[in-house]
Amino acid sequence: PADAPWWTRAVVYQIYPRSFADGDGDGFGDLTGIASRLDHLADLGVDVIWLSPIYPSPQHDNGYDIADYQGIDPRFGTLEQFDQLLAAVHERGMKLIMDLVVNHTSDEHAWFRESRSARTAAKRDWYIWRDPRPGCTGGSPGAEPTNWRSFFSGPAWQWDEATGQYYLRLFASQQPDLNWDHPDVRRAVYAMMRWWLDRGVDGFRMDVINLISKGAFVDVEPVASPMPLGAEQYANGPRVHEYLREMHREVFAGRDAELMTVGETPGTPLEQAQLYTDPTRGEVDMIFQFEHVGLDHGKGGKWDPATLNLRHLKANLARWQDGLAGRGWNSLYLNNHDQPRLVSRFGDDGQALEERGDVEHGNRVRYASATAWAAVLHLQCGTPFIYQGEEFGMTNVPFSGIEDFHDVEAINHYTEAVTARGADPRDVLAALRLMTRDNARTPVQWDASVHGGFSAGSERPDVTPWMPVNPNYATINAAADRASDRSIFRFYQRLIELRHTDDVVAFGRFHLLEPDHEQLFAYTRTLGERTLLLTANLSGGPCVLPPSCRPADATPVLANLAEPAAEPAADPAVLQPWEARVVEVR
Ligand code: ISL
Repeated sequence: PADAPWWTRAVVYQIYPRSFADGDGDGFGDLTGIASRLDHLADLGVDVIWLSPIYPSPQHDNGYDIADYQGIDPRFGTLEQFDQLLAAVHERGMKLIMDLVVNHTSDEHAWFRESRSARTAAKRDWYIWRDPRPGCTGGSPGAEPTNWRSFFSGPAWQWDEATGQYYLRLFASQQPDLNWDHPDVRRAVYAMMRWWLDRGVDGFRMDVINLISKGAFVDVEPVASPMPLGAEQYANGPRVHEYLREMHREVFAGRDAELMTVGETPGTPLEQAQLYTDPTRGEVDMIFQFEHVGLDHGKGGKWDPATLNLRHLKANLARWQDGLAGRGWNSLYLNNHDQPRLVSRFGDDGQALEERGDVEHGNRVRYASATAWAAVLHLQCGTPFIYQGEEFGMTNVPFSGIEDFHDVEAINHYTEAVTARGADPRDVLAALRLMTRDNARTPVQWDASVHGGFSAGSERPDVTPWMPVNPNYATINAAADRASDRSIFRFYQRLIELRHTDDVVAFGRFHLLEPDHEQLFAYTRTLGERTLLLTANLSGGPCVLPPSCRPADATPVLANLAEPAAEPAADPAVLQPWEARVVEVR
């Protein structure tokens, strides 16, 4: 522990800039907005801020389509404001990491404009161009070079009439994939990364970094997989480890002790994660795994939502805890800008109770379930990530019709399912409401004022946020939560403080208890002589603690509901709905 890297004790907070805080009052979040809310983050106690993309972008995928890697989109501000923000973050003792989106660029990036200008263009091979299938007319259905599908519905190939070839785009049609096999592409990316590090940023979150090395461009057989058809050819592809090690040598060598890197890696099994995060290999510090956030997807994938089986989740997280212990490092997350809200998805967000008029009860279960899940996540071994609004229990959004959705993924899916496959729009919308990424993307609810205090221009009637604020902002907002004697924010503060101050939380060996229990998530963390025990009732009914979870001699460390001692009537062997307790075992 003494010589462990700094990020092994760190907690990261993700900002989705367009929805975090609007400083100039145009309805769109920006850098001055972020700067105005830094004290909220410093109070929370987080160590690192991860900024989702702020680069110039036509915003077809909310900035994950980058047109210029070395600038700031004017909607967000200027480079000068960025430098000021970075300085302000550093002044408060926090670090800042950037989103690095280099599997693809925007189709408006100068590299792609040149690449698509002619077959003979100097940068033609910076992207992945292929002829139509032999004997087929380019642009007609089925003429795509392979049968691969996009993450955002439809084929992964985009026809380009002007030069008579297809380009590969695993995401939206405006997100052409870079050709990482071209050494000039890699050199350009590394130079850009060094430019940001020289500016003072503290590392990168690397978007779909495990997809950069493409294998053979061949048709594949349909397989049952959460990944789109074709993914086995490029997910954790043939040269990805070689490229990441090259990146490490070219960009991080000599200065990596101060930095942190996290790779976003959908479709990555534990065995691959061991390679990505083994510190002796020099690739990345940690990755985001996806298995656990796919456990409530049905046979039809994400748009076929199913109920989470807690036993499966426990088994999965325990497998990652064990699998990376002593040989790599875990990231810990249940929320980000691509996931529905934790408290609505796996907890009880209280909205049904509130609709029936029981606001107080709704708030109580929302508090309890949000904090119980937070405890379950934050007391594991790894680096926890908090997504904006999670720290005071923001919920999913009551979307109504398709016109309420903004995300390219949601809209493409709806169009394909309803128009092309003739699915019942009501069914498609029901699934979208539960699973859409838009749930995470409404403006942060800072207080009970107009538009939740998101925008500096909130009082002006002509200012509307780019996406309407969740209508529950008057009850659910940061100010109300922080003023409450049941504060989710304060519970997160204590979890973060525990990680900073207790080596058992940071480094203790994880051991899952009661793997088959349907309500209870229980585990111990042990370091040397000391053991912490977490018991969390992840259900809306009472839960009798099994003997394995009732040590004879234990001191309370943290609890989300009142300590049993404070409520003499309560039976200490029973966890109340959504109750979580942490004790030190003597
Ligand atoms: O959320 C998903 C779709 O259900 C994921 O498949 C997601 O697209 C995948 O994890 C990659 O996400 C990242 O790259 C995308 C971008 O849209 C996401 O916001 C980003 O986190 C393309 O850049």
